[in-house]
Amino acid sequence: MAVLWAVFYLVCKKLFKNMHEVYMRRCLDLALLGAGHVSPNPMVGALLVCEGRIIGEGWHQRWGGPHAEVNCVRSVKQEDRHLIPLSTLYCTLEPCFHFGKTPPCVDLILKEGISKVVIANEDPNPKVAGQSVQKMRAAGIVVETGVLAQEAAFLNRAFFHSIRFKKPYVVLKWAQSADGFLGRQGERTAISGPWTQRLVHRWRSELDAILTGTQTVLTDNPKLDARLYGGKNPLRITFDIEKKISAEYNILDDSAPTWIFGPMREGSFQQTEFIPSDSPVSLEGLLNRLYENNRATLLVEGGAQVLTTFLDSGLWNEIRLIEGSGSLGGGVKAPTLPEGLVLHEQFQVDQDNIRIFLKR
Ligand code: AOF
Ligand code: ZN
Repeated sequence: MAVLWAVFYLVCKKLFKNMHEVYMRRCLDLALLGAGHVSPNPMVGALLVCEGRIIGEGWHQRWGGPHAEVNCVRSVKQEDRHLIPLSTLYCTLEPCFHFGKTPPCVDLILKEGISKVVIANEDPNPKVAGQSVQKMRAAGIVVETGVLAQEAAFLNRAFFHSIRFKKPYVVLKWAQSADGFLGRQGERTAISGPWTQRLVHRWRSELDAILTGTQTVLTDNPKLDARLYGGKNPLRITFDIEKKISAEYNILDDSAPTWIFGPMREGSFQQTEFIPSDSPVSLEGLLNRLYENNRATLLVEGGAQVLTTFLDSGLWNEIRLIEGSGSLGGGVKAPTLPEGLVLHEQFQVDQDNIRIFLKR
């Protein structure tokens, strides 16, 4: 009999763990809906579950707006409100403890009388850092942490990195031909197809800032926006120490927030800032400036010189490498991939092969 009970107990334990993961996965999907809208805040999703029924869902939708838990509680129908104290709250991040742009979520949880809370990650923000877990436990709430912690930490890798190192998370991106060239010398060269272009614009909309070197601006005249995907445009950044970029170039069209490291220009600019700077511009200084201006992520889109400078400095976190199917037979050589990369993901978009590498 004892053996039967033990088996029953173990099966229940496993099932519960799995159910926690099922609900947390839904929370992660909800959190992801905030991508490109909440940075430098984390993407957060929350769920209220009562006896196997989801009675509320919410996510942090925009920077400065209500947090996931608030939206989740607000989403509960009037006729289900009495079930809130009997429910489990699932949340991808420890609820906040502090008065920021919104009041503390932990107080909302206490006020609503929620009896059980399941969390993926502790909030590394020093204003929270485990204090909400403590406060809830002290109030008698059952708190479980670490459910799908790895997945949640990966989703918010930029938030975790920027809080820990006080620097933005840097993504290097380039497209190279099948024989390893970025393009023909001094000539705009198509490497990837139109569907990959859309994906790149999605990345742009999800990241806070985008940097490209002077030579790429002069050769490609990029707009550096997210027009093929929609959503918000990143802050555009380039270097123009020698004033080589003339006024007709897209980057000087004042259509999006832009930083130009170089001397002031004539003209009335509303969104374009000129930042007097030495040559070469210090990458540390650039990253510090981004962090101080609430930018948690930077996408570096070439060219060869800028990418190599970042690679050599070690000031990068992720590489997104697009490989086209055609060969060029010559031109500007693509950077060499550094040693010790971890291949996180690999997929095909039409004719292009895309690999996402993380630093070990
Ligand atoms: C939560 N739920 O959905 C999010 C949290 O400036 P505020 O008031 O928006 O606070 C931002 C901080 O709150 C952020 O740095 C992180 O520590 C936490 N984010 N917390 O309870 C959420 N987005
Ligand atoms: Zn909160």
